[in-house]
Amino acid sequence: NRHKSAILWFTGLSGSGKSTLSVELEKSLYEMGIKTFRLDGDNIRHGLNSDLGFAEKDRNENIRRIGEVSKLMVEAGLMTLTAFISPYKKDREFVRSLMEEGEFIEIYVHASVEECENRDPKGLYKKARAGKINGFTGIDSPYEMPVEPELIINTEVMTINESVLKIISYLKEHHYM
Ligand code: GGZ
Repeated sequence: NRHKSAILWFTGLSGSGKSTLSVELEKSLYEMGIKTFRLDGDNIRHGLNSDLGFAEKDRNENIRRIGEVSKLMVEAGLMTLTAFISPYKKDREFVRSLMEEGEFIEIYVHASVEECENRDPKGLYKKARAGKINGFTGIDSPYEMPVEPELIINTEVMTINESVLKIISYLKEHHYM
């Protein structure tokens, strides 16, 4: 199955739904015969970037490396899905600048801090509120919203299925597949 490869760059708060969405989108793309590769905290922060923490400089470097690796994946012909908070606009714009026009699809996965804190799937917001984690995004570390993302997915109002379909529609309309 032919496709034009690109990075599908999911950005948003912890608990906004980036990982879930990227996993579900990857399943759909697989069923359509599209070759994908997915990068997330599990395969990056424990390996390639295990030397990095969550200070601003470390997050900058985290995203820089992920961008460079993703660029290689796109060169290998893969639809590359990344799920990182990537809170700083200049880091995301750096990755965009590495890519050709149309090869960086920024997907803002939106849910309010309040909603993410209610979901708190890993109990991290609770820890941050208790002062057990310092510099937690949305609590005492910034999240800079994308200004002109290719797509916005509001996970407070859309189901996972609807969100996946919205992304696939975008890819079809823009002739990625
Ligand atoms: C934000 C943190 C922090 C701090 C640990 N701030 O919900 P999670 O657990 O699975 O996703 C979060 C993940 C964020 O890593 P990223 O590589 O995506 O961050 S960034 O793009 O900003 O470099 C969360 C966990 O790591 N986590 N400490 N202080 N999230």
